[in-house]
Amino acid sequence: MRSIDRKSLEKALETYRVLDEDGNLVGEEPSISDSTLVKMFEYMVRARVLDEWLLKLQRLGKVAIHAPNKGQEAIVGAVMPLRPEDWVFPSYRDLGVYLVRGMSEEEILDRALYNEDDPLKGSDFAIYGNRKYNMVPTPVPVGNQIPHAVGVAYAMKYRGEDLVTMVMFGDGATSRGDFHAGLNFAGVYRVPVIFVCENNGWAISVPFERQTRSPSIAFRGLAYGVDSIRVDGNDVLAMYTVAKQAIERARKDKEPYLIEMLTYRLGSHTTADDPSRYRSEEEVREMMRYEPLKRFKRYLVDKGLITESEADELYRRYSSYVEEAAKKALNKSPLPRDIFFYNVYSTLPWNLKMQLEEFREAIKTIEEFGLEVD
Ligand SMILES: Cc1ncc(C[n+]2csc(CCOP(=O)(O)OP(=O)(O)O)c2C)c(N)n1
Ligand SMILES: [Mg+2]
Repeated sequence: MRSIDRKSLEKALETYRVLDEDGNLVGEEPSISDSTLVKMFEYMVRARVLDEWLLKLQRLGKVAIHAPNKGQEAIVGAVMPLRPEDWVFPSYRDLGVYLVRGMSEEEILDRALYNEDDPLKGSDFAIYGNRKYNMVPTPVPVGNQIPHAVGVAYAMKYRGEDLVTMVMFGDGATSRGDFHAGLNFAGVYRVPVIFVCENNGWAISVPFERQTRSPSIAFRGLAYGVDSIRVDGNDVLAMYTVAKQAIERARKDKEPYLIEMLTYRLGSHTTADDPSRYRSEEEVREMMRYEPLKRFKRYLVDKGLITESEADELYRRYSSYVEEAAKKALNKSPLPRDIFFYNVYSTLPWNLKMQLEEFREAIKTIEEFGLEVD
């Protein structure tokens, strides 16, 4: 029988931090090279800028829907220690993850705008992935990616490969059976998977307190025999340190690990959501104090790795870069209107053929009435 010692319990109930909200060192400083630290900050800035542009493009009616990332950029710390051959199963609010895995702003914009270069050919909205980066697109049913990541990691272990998987999901996903099945399987079979629960306090309008009466998500991980830690998820140094150890251990000892990333969604759930109906503006203002970019910038400035004006310049440079990339992506041809009939079956089955005919007829009728089809 596996026992749980006091130290494990403390890790699951307390919050591990390296930096406080003002960027002061309050924990053990990890040894990370200067160039990696600067790179980490760049990824966070790129994620913030791209998020702002996707929001703007949605408001302009060009992007159908976007899930704002603002406040959750420290997730980049969790993925940076992975190898390119490891597999990642991200959530739909993970621009930083896509960038670290190697996706470019251009590719993300092509996807968001469903143009001719969209790698996923118009399939579903607001999800990103590409086998080029060993990154699986997020399924729309919340949390389905959890057992997928466990299964893939189990296969890696079975084949004797020294690879791991990492899966991101929200606090809301921990109420799905998939979370429990995934954790139990990983615990029993000692699967090299790292679970990263981005606990941002809300599952659309449901606050964390109504999700579970457990004291923390990490505490729930322990119950499945998975070593678990609660981390200040707005502290990128804490995220990097914990993830690096978890990844190395999973690779070597074939042990799963759960990281509960305590963070906060500063924007709306998606662009189709109005958060003023369920949370106060004061709450958001208060949480702005803890946002991850500001505190990490302060740390880098204090360390002499960047100046305030260099940081501002970085933000401006990426903003103009993404503006240009967005213009180019908008000028590309759209995907054909009937694209959703393709890319699933190699030959269309009879019922889809019938639906395709009906779809074409409907478009023809609309056009005969002189209406625009968009
Ligand atoms: C199985 C399932 N139920 C409901 C939904 C609708 N839905 C989409 S996102 C979401 C909230 C998820 O919250 P959380 O897991 O905390 O992730 P966050 O959006 O906060 O990042 C819900 C209920 C869904 N997509 N799938
Ligand atoms: Mg949430």
